[in-house]
Amino acid sequence: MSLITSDRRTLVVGLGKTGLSCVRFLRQQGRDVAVADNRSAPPGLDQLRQQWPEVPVYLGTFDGEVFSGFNELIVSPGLSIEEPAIQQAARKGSTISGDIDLFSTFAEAPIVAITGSNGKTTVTTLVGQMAEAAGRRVAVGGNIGTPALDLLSEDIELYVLELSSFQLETTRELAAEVATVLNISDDHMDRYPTKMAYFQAKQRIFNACKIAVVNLDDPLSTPMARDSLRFLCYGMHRVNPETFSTREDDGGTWITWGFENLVRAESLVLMGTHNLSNVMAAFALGHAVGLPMSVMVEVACNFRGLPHRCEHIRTLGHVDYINDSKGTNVGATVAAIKSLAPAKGKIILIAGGEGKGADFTSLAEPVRQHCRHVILIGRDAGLLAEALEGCTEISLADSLDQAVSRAANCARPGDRVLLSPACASFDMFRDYEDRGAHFARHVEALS
Ligand code: UMA
Ligand code: ADP
Repeated sequence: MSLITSDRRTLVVGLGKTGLSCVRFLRQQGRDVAVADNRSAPPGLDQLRQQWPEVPVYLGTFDGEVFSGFNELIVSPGLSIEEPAIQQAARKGSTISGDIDLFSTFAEAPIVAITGSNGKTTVTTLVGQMAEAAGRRVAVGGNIGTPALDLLSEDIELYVLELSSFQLETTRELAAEVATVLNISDDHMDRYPTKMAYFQAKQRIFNACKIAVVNLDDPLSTPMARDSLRFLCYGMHRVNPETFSTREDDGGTWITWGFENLVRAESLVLMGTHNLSNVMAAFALGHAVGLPMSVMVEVACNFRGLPHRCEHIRTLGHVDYINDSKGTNVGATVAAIKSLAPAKGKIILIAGGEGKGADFTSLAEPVRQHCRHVILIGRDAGLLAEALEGCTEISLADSLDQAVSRAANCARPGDRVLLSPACASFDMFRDYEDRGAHFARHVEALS
C-alpha cells in the first residue's frame, strides 16, 4: 500500500460514487480526510486529484496498520466491514461508519427509508413522485443512484432513500421518520456468512425510527426492536382499520385503506401481484409523512414502471417478450414468474448469471407450474440446472442471443418469453441494464 501524501484521522475507504460524495461533504465541512482503495486505478481518482489535490490517497492492498492510524473509517457499501484491515482498525478503537450515518447526522428534513430484497427502486421512485406531485420539495437517492450526501440541502422538505443491506451494515442510527423492509428473500449470500446476517443488516433501517411500515405478507419485514415504534401495515386480503390492503369487490380487485376502496388494480399500468404490494407500501410510506391520498392514487395510476423490471418489449406471433433483467435474485424471479404466468400459455424462462451464493431451490415449484422451457446462461447455469432438474425442459445456451433465438423457436402462441435471471449480470455484461438492453435488441431483431 503506497502513501501518496501525509497522514489524516478520517479515512474514506473505497473511492466509487459514495467515496467521492464523502470526500466532497467532509471537505465542505473543513475536515481532514484521506482515501483508501484496494485497486490501483479506482473510478473517481482523476476527479479526486483534480478537485482535492490535498487529500492523501492510499492505493493497493489494504493495510490494517495504516487503517488503525485513523480514528474514523467511513466505509463504502461495496466493501464488507469484515475486511481484515477494517476489523483490525476497529479492534484498535477506530469507529466504523458509512455515508448514511453521516447523512442522517446532518439531514434536517424527515427521512423516508426503504429497503428489502426486491421492489426498493420501484417503491422509492413511487414515493418520490407522490411527494413531488403533492408539492413537497423532495430529494430521492441512496442505492437508487445519487449518494445520500449529495442530496443534502437546506431547501429540502423530505428525503426519500433507497437503502441496500450494504449501506445499512454501517448505519448506526438513521432516525427515519418512516422506514420499511419491503420483503426478505436470499440475496448477496456471497457477502454474508448467514441469512441471519443479511436480515440483521436490513433491520438496522429501524434504528431510532418513528414509524415502521410492515408488510403483513412477509413476517421478516417486521421490526425486531419495537420500543416506541408506531406501526402502519399493508398486506393482500387483510382489510382492517388503518391498514392498506386488497379485496375483491364490484367485479374486480381493489386496493383499500381501512374499509374504503381506493383504486382498482386494473387501473394500474404496473403488472403483477408484487406490484400491488409495492403500491400499497408506497401508499403507507406516503401516508406516514402526510401525503394526500388522492394525489398518491393519481400518481400510482399513471406510473408506468421502470425499465428492466417486468418490462414488455414486444409481442410477436402472439408471444410476449418481457425484460426483467433487474430480477437479480430468486425472490424477484419467483415473483415475476407468478405475476406474468399467462392465462392460456406458459413461460419460456431465460435465467442464469452470477448466483451470488444463492440457494435456487425455491424456483423449482413456480418453474414446474408455469414454465414450458428454461434456458440457462452464464456462470451459475449448472447450479440452476441442478436445482430445477425434473421440473420442466431445461437447456443451456452459450449466449443471451442464442437463448432468445431458442426461446422464440420453442414458444407457442399465448406464451411469454421472460428474461428474469435470478442472478447478477457481471459474468457476461457490464450490469443489469446492459443485459436488459442486449435482450431487447435481440428481441427487436427477431422476425
Ligand atoms: N471496490 C473495490 N475496492 C474498493 C472499493 C470498492 O474493489 O476499495 C468495488 C466494490 O467491491 C464494488 C465496486 O467497487 O464492486 C463499487 O463499490 P462502491 O462501494 O465504490 O460503490 P459506489 O460506486 O459508491 O456505489 C454505491 C452502490 N454500490 C454498491 O453498493 C456496490 C450503488 O448501488 C449506489 O447506487 C451508490 O453507492 C450510491 O448510493 C448499486 C448496487 O449495485 C446500484 N447496489 C447493490 C444492489 O442494488 O444490489 C447493493
Ligand atoms: P430492487 O431495487 O429492490 O432491486 P426493483 O424495484 O428494481 O427492486 O425491482 C427488481 C425486480 O424485483 C423486478 O424486476 C421484479 O422482478 C422484482 N420485484 C419487484 N417488486 C417486488 C416485490 N414486491 N416482491 C418480489 N419481487 C419484486
